[in-house]
Amino acid sequence: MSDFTATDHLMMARALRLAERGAYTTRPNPMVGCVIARGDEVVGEGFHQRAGEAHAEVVALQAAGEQARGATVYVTLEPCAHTGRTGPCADALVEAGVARVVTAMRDPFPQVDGAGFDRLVAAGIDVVDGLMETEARELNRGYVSRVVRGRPWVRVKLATSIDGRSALANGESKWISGEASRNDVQHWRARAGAIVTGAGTVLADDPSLTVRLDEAQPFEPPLRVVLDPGLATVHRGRVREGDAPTLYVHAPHTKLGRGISAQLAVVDVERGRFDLNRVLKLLAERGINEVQVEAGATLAAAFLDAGLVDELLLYVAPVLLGSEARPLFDGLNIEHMDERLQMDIVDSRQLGGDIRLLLRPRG
Ligand code: AOF
Ligand code: ZN
Repeated sequence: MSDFTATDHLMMARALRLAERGAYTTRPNPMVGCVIARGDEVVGEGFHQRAGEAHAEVVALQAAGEQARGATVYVTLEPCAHTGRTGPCADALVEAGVARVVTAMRDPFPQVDGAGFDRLVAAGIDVVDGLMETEARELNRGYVSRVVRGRPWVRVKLATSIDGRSALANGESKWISGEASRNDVQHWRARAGAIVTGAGTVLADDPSLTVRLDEAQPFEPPLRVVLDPGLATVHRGRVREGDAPTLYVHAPHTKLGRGISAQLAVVDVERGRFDLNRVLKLLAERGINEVQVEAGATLAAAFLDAGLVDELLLYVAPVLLGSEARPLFDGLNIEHMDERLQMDIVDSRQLGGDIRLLLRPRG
């Protein structure tokens, strides 16, 4: 039943791997990879590295030169039809005289959304969409979320003991997970557009929330976002230091002290708590595709309670913190079994002495 050959699969897998190389830099743009082939032979390839720079197809076309004529193009996203920071890729493919374009998924961006396909088809190019679509959507889940739902994809990162505790009663939470886990977190931070925390975490842990990768890899520093209704932490904390921007979200009518140099944004509060939907909308408007929440048990529970968690990145360390310690989620009230929150484990692996789980809400 498949329209696709084994070569098609190999080429698209290669294009997806290329696309992923932009994971730390393309924001707010999607990651896109492109391979141009004549039969089994790759004649050009490329990926989109940074917003404002050449799109994947253009990079690949340049590499292929005249060899592109009559070739098959594999691209992980529908070629664009609009003039944004660069010209339409669909036109570039038509001009290059390619014979066939195989894509993984349609681009939901309103100015594209099928218009790229239409241009290619109108020019007599054989167009087939949907090869490895699941993988392509997974790769760009942040971009798709922002464009389609108007909010970023939300990942909540937590470290837990095996007895489900995230911090001691005094708030101390450092060194629950091991070094391998802590290094791993850096890669997840690097692909996020924003790292969200709460004032409580700034006061208790004083995290810097910057990206520190072990290899020399280029990345765009994610925006650090502190949810701080009364701006209690705006003058303190390592979250203000380093090379990454910081945004403080505060409640309406907060008295702004003098000399605040940080970026500020106002979001409504209800019974002392932020409307998290509004927070996410604000971040989407700033072009944030993926949010990583790195906060305490209360904020983590608030995101879950509001149904806003798309995935939970959980580092489980083989330690016990005892029954006085703080729970992983604080303020999540479940009375009946049928209200239980069910999740699926989409990935699990051992990192040093810990286990990392990636979980998503079921259904
Ligand atoms: C493609 N190939 O490699 C990328 C695409 O402002 P611009 O010019 O960078 O355009 C950004 C939009 O272009 C983005 O929202 C998405 O619709 C598309 N991205 N399209 O054919 C690419 N990066
Ligand atoms: Zn394009």
